Amino acid sequence: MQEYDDCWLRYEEVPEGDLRESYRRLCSHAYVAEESRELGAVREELRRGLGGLLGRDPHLWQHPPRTVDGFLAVGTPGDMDVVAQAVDEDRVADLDEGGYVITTGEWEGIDTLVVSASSDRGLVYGTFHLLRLMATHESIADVDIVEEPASPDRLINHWDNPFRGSMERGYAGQSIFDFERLPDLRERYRDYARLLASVGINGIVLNNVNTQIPGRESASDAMEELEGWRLLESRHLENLTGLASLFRRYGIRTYLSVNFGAPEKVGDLDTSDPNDPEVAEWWAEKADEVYDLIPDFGGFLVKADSEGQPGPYNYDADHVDGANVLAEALEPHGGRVWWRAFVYGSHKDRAVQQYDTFEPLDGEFHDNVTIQVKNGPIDFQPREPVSPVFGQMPETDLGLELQITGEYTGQHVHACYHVPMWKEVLEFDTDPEGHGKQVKDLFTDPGTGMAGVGGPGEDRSWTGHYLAQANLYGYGRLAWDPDLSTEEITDEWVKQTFGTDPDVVETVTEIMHGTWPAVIDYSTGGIGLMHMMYNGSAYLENHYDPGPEEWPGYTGITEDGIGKDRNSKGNGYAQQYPDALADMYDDPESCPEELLLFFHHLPWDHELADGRTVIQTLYDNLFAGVEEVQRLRDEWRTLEGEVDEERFRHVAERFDEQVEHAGVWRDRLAEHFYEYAAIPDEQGRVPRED
Ligand code: GCW
Repeated sequence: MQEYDDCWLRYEEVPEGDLRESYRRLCSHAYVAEESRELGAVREELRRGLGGLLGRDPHLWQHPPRTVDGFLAVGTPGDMDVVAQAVDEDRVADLDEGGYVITTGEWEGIDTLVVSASSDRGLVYGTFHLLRLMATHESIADVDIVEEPASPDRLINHWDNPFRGSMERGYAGQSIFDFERLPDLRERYRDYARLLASVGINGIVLNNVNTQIPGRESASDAMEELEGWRLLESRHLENLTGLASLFRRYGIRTYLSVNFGAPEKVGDLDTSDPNDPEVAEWWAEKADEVYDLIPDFGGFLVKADSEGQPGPYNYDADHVDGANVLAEALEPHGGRVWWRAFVYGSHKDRAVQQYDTFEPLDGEFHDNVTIQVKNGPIDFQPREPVSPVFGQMPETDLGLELQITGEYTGQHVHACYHVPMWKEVLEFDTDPEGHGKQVKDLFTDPGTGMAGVGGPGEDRSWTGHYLAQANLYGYGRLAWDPDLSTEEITDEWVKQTFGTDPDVVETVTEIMHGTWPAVIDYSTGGIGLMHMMYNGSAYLENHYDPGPEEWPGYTGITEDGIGKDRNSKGNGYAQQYPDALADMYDDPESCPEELLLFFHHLPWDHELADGRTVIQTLYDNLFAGVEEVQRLRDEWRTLEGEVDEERFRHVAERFDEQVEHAGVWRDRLAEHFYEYAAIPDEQGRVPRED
């Protein structure tokens, strides 16, 4: 048995019948032309995918086969006549980079199924799309599909701690990358690249944004030396070339997180001041060196002046100086700087800081700088308002940072499907009375894009929880096409992962869709509270268990009520949004209930729209969340014998743990609220008898 799971690339044999016959007729023979880097990947994937789906090895040709009923052709119209007969060259030439066409045609009286694109990368995506159609049992008889990616850059931010074998916020064991052993490559790297390419990811940042020890208060035993900054040392850069070329075969560009103090740490300068010409020179030379080794290198990702990472503030400079000096170094090579907006510490409420810091800098960053902003103003909480930075820096290329890994959503012990949350973010209208742009519309121009945080680990399941694979899948699919609905994405993922049996599909789908709302309910109370988790040691805080008493500043809890006045009566956070949104958030009557306490401190007995009080609503939601998880667990148990034993058991056990731990959250939060409110639950559940 392979030591790790195939995730959604299982390619299980299509059952005997008309569908399989039609697949076999068109796909038993595949003509893939010249052996270019990516076409090698296409060939390999077809061998594996078609072999599995059709139940027999396909014949792969370097020229069109003649004595067959039909065949598949993968190539560009310029390179292959067969393709040119089915797809006009202009049709693919006009597509955005990575776009492709899948259609049918005829060549010398033989039916053809054609995957075409103007670039090799598009052919890789088109191939994966075709295999997905078959794995989900869709007809391919009359297909005519045209696809192109919505976002030009669709990145994974892999928070690997090089040379440590660990992942920050990774919940799937050791890191899969072994930087110590490079240039040796592992089979698993290729399978990771396949998984990423299959959903259209085109860039990977190999290492954690924390490239040195975060300078938080105190060290703990668990704290480890972080040396990600070392990757910029020449001896390590040289070792990256093989890995970069492996990813290149799948259309994925390599990026690195760099330490802003690298001129001092890696080089021998005595400053990293971005305004010092020697520093600029150092970065330029480093960039030249990187591009000599990795010609399609994507660029640098930087966490600066945040949680103990060095930045321009250390040198009396600002984010513009910092980002631009790196941008100038990368510019001659076509590389980009992804500069993170996750900075806090100078404001009492961190929600206020990002907009305050970055909005005034709009228009000052170089063209090859992307400001990477987390979806919400706090930090990947189960639900947050959308960051006010979005839509308000029109002269700056922005990137949307989403967290694939479940740092605050149960750390892959709990099941929590993030796709519905991301859909909510992507469809948020950033300025209803102004330009009317939804978040997803902001990431379509060159220089913009998406960054998904969280890399898989050594665990068999890759993600620590089999159901969490859906978050990696869904992230890629949404970065490619944010208009896909949650239902479409779930359906694709479930069918490819668990097969197409309608009962199984229905049950798993229902479970997936139930998870996020449940997590919100039992870990926040559902009306806009957040950040109530336990902290623990200084670095790598726990963020898993409840600890509401640790962070009263986030919830605004008092004996009179709960919530934060992030409004015109309070710190003015709501006023950072354009007027229509500011007005909506500013009034408790119009503020969406699910965010109410984020924006307002309200008396415990304040009545909500349905007549229930704030405290009663919190109690009810906490209990409802746990009941929902129990229901989801029971639903999962009905799948015994319907899905393979290994995955059935694993998920069943995790659900048992989730139910237990959700109960801990519920009780801890309910107790905490009661301590302040001194109002018992109308249903007698709080305070508890025991
Ligand atoms: O979400 C928080 C995490 C840190 C992380 C930081 C960041 C990489 O708790 O582990 O550090 O955000 O995004 O920079």
